[in-house]
Amino acid sequence: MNQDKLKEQVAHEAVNDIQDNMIVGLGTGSTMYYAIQRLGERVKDGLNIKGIPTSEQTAKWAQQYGIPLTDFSEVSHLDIVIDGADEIDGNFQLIKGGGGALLREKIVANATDQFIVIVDESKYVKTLGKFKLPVEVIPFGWEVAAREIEALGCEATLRVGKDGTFLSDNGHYILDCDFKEIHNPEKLNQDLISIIGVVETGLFINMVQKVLISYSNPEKIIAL
Ligand code: ABF
Repeated sequence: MNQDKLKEQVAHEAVNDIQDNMIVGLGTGSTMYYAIQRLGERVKDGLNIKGIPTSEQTAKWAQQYGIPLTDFSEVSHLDIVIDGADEIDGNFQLIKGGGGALLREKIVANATDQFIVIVDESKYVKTLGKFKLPVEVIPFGWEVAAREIEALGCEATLRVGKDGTFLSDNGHYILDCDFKEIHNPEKLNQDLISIIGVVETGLFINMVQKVLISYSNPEKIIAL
């Protein structure tokens, strides 16, 4: 079964957890596209929910599929958050941010006690780090922050977008940091966050309550 089918399957499974009158955090990425599409079908069938999107792209998809949106001026707690990930290890620690949405994703994930991560089998790893860790930095003086980040043992590359330097929805730069293997993600996250100019990292530490993983052979979805 191809990866898109695996993403669709796990996304639809997660949407089944959403009930009437919930405030739902909507993640970012191609797996989440399938979740938003399915959630839109359920809204059309009468499900009464409101969503908080984690990116402008997700907001566009939610509007396209008729999902009512709200924001933190109206609510402070979310009943559930569904999002993808770039990597997840056996301790439910994540690398996120491949789509450049890590800051809003972490803010939204922090506002719930039911954070559900939906991934296909390719994302489940023994040790984090094969996927370059995204770190969001303020554009002013990013070169100084990059040098301090590299001193932690990586090569940091400024992400390029289609029109030049990539800008997050928050107007910041993203450095993709190649640590190869991250054996202590909790400490690395703390070390990175303490660097002046670093806004947020793609390490999501001890934030996940449930993981749904889709497998192709045999076809199955495992809930952890
Ligand atoms: C998002 O999920 C990002 O943090 C991450 O990059 C993405 C995973 O991408 P995809 O679902 O497209 O594989 O939350």
